Amino acid sequence: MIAAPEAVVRSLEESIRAQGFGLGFDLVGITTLGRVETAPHFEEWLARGYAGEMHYLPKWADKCRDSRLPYEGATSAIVVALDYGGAEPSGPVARYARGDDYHDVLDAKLRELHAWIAAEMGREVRGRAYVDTGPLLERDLARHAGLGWFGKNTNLIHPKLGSFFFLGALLLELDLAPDAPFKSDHCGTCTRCIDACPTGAIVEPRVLDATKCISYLTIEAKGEIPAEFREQIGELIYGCDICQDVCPWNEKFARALPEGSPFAAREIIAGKSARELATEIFALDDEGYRAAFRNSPMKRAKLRGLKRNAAVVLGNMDGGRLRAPTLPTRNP
Ligand code: B12
Ligand code: SF4
Ligand code: SF4
Repeated sequence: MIAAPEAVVRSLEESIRAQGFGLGFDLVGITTLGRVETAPHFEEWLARGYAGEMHYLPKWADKCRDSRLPYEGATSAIVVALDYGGAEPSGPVARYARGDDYHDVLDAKLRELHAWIAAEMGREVRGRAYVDTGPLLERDLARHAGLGWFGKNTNLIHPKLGSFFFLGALLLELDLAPDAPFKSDHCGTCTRCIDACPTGAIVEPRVLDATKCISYLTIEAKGEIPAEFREQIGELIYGCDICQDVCPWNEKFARALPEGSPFAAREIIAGKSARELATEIFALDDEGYRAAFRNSPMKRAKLRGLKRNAAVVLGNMDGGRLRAPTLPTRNP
């Protein structure tokens, strides 16, 4: 008699992971919600004034202490990472911001995952997707779900993916078996990111003074860029990837974007030098801006902020050559 093949029985957690990978996520982890170990670091960071004008962050503080607070009744989180192409060439716009808005891309995939779980359970499962959209310390949650360690540049790093990925979380009113938290630290004695930061924004390992960070200065800060930072901004029009570019984990594991990725550079950015892009931005009117940056995360700085940044970059140029110190780049 021939034995019938054994049915493959998957746990719900395994099925969720498989479904997450099927939706295109690069990492999927599960964690139980509760007290947030690193909340005291967040509070200390706020107390030192490192959040600058990001006034939404102090408002998060109370709920950040316990990850059960943002969504009442939730007990578990599925935490995901989506790669945004760290092996793409360096350029005047940080890689994460060249294509479509990651909030929308991750949110749509997390909602699909949520709907799939409800269908699988045969009942409604209360929950909500978060992608920078609420009082959650996402790197902390991701480390807890086993997705990586806190690098000295403060980014979460995975030992086989590097750090050029977005994070998102689905908080659910559903008990799931958690993955093991990521315990080890693979930075060792390396200090490349701290040494390479043009503005000295990484004031201690794993502590970033956002008010000095080029990402903050070109995206979040609303007023003038303080004169002391203008030259260090060099040719960066929006965001900054330097402390990730120099990281050995990215040198080894950063990936190119797959064909058709929503994060591929849009027309106004693709292949443009800093001078070309800054000049184009400078010439945009409201209508041109809306057309060029539809669904772009760069709309966060508004046209006014983009023109301010373009002016700083053009000011850093002298006869077509950059006056500022040469910034480390990869894949030039
Ligand atoms: C505010 C913010 C910023 C600010 C401040 C960044 C910062 N490092 O604090 C600015 C505008 C500068 C910024 C820049 C960038 N950001 Co941002 N940002 C956020 C946001 C909304 C909150 C981060 C936060 O809470 N900061 C406060 C500090 C205290 O928290 P933290 O740096 O995460 O530190 C935690 C741990 O490191 C630990 N910790 C802190 N100190 C210490 C000390 C020790 C000894 C130890 C053990 C632990 C420890 O505790 C902290 C709290 O959990 C998150 C989304 C979210 N909701 O979490 C995205 C997020 C962190 N950003 C992201 C990205 C992609 C970027 C940029 C790469 C974009 C760019 N290219 O310009 C840069 C990277 C700059 C950098 N080196 O961090 C991703 C990071 C993904 C990843 N792999 O880590 C996130 C998660 C958004 C997302 N959903 O994908 N960002
Ligand atoms: S993103 Fe740029 S400015 Fe900010 S800490 Fe990293 S290297 Fe420094
Ligand atoms: S550059 Fe070095 S110290 Fe900085 S995050 Fe990467 S491994 Fe850690």
